[in-house]
Amino acid sequence: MTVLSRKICLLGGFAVGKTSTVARSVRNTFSETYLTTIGVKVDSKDMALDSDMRLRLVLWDIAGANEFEQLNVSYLVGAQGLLLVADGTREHTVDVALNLRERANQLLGRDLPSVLILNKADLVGEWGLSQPRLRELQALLPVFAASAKTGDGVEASFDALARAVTS
Ligand code: G3D
Ligand code: MG
Repeated sequence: MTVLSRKICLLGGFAVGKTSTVARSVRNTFSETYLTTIGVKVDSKDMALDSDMRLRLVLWDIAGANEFEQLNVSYLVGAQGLLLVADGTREHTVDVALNLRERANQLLGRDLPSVLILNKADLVGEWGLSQPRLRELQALLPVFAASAKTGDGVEASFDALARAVTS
């Protein structure tokens, strides 16, 4: 049995659902009153790649009161992938996530594999993303609509992340 390990940094604006997404994927729970994270929280998620290979995603939830605090280089050192999270009901958070990716890649001096989650898909009626914008994003990186609240799309996003960091 081979076990691969990859450090993944969560990046995204304030209150987009980073902590909720990790909580959903790791423990399959969601709390409406999940506390805003202060500092760093590390969780791991084990996934089967095939019958004799496993992948451990070590998820760094590097939250703070604002997105700039997330780019402390010591949080990013050793990262092998980025999980970008945006809130579909607040379109500008997509740009926040992409800017964070850009700056993280600059700080590390290389382009990390990354996947974008458009979170809060349970509120899709309130989404403002146009189809052309969505297609533009899909041309840049793998994009998944998901809801940390219902769990819809969360596993598919992590499957894509697992592929991105092992290919
Ligand atoms: P962050 O870690 O990116 O800052 P959180 O974001 O995971 O703390 O979530 C911020 C708020 O959004 C929380 O609300 C949380 O319950 C809510 N949220 C997260 N994911 C979803 C989702 O998929 N759907 C909906 N409807 N809400 C979501 P509160 O009110 O607790 O601050
Ligand atoms: Mg958080």
